[in-house]
Amino acid sequence: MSFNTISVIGLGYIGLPTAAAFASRQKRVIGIDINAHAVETINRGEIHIVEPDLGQAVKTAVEAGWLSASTQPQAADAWLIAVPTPFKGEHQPDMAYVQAAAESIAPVLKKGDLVILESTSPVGATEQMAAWLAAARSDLSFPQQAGEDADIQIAYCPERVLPGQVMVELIKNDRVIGGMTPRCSQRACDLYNIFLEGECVVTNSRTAEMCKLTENSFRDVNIAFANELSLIAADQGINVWELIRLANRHPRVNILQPGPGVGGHCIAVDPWFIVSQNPVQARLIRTAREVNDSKPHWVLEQVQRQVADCLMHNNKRASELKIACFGLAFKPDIDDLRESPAVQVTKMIAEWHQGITLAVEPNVQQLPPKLQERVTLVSLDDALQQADILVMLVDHRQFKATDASTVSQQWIVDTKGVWR
Ligand code: SAJ
Repeated sequence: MSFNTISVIGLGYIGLPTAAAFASRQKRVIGIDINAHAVETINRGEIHIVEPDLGQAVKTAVEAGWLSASTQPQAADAWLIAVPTPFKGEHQPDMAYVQAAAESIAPVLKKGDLVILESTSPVGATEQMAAWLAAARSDLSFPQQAGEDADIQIAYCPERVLPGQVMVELIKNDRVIGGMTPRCSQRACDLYNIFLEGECVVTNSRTAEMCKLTENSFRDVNIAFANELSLIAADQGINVWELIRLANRHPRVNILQPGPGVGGHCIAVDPWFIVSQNPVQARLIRTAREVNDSKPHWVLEQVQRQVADCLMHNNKRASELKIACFGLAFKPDIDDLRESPAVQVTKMIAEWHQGITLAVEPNVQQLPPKLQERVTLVSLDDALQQADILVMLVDHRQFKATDASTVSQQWIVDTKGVWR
C-alpha cells in the first residue's frame, strides 16, 4: 500500500529535516509538535532551528503545499516519532515524550498504518511503544498480538545524521530498519526509499535500538581514549597532537582528537542508556563517560595553573588579569551551545576568576543566559589584543585561520591543538 500522507511527530533537529525530505519527493507531510511557536514558524515557511539548507527545503515544501504543521495529530498512512529521549534521575532514559506521542496518535490510527520510532531509545522501547498503542486501541491488532497479520505495522529506525550535515546525511547514509516482523521492516524500507539514496539494512527492533546506542558509545569510548591520552601526555611533557599524529601513521591505528570534553545531545547521553540497562557489563562504556565528563574540570585546573604562573611573572594582581575563552559551541563551525563543554569551562573559569573573562564565539550574536552575568562577548581581534591568558576550546575555522604572529601571549591552554 502506498503512503499518501506521512505524519512526523516532533519537529526538531531530526523530525523537521525528515518531514522536508518526504515533502521534497511530493508526499503530503503533516508535521506535529506540541510547540505552537515552532508550528506557526514552519507554516510561514520558516524554521526555528539552525541547520544548513534546511530553511530552503522547508520554505519550498510549505510554499508548494506538501508540508504543513499542526499541534494536533490528523489521519495519516505512516507515522514517524522523532521526539526527545533525555535522561532522568541517575541517567535513566526518560520515555515520557515517546509515550505522550504514542498516546496522541493512537486515537487517529487506522488499519494499515505504519508507525516508526526514530528517537534514540533503550532496548525494548519499540515493544513498549507497541504496548502503549495496543492499550489505547483494543479495536486494532498489533505485531506483538497478530504477527505478520497485524492491522498496524511497527518498526524502529534510528536516525544517524550528523548535525551540520543533516540534509546530506539523511539522504545518503544507510538506514538500519528494525521491524517487529519482516513485513513491518519491508513497509519501513518502502517508506524510507521514497527519499533514501543509502541502503536500508534490515534487522529486528531490539538490534536496531542497540545499534544506535552502540554507534554513539563507540565514538564516546574512542574520544575518551584521546582525552585520557591528553592527560597522560600533559603529565609526561609530551605534545598529544604530535603523539596522535604519529600513532595514526600505523595502518591499524586511528585515534580521535581530544578536546575540552564531549558535548551535544547524543554522544554524552546515549551511552548511559546502555549503562542503565546493563550496569554490570557496561564497565568500559561507563568509564568512558566519566573520563569525558571530567575533562572540563581538568581544563579548569590547567587554566588555574597558567594564571598562577602568569601572576608570578607579572606585576598584575589576579583581579587585573583578563582570560579569553575561544569558542562556546559544542563542536566546530556550528552555533549550537547546548550541552557544550566549552560553555561549561567558560562558566567555571568566570565563576572562579577574580578579573574579567572574555569569550569569542563567531557563530552567535549574544551569550547564553548562564554566561551573561560574568562573561563579555568580544571579537577575535579584541580578545587577542586584550587578554593575558588564552583558552582555546573549539577549533572553529576562524581560529584555525588566525595568523600565529597575532598570538603573542605566553600563557595558553589549548584544548584543541590549534596553536600547537
Ligand atoms: N569530539 C571530540 N573529539 C573528536 C570528535 C568529536 O572531542 O575527535 C566531540 C565534539 O567536539 C562534540 C562531541 O564530541 O563535543 C560530539 O560530536 P560528534 O561530531 O562526534 O557527534 P554529534 O553529537 O554531532 O553527532 C553524533 C553522530 N554519531 C556518530 O558519529 C557515531 C551522528 O552520526 C548521530 O546521528 C548523532 O550523534 C545523534 O543524533 O545521535
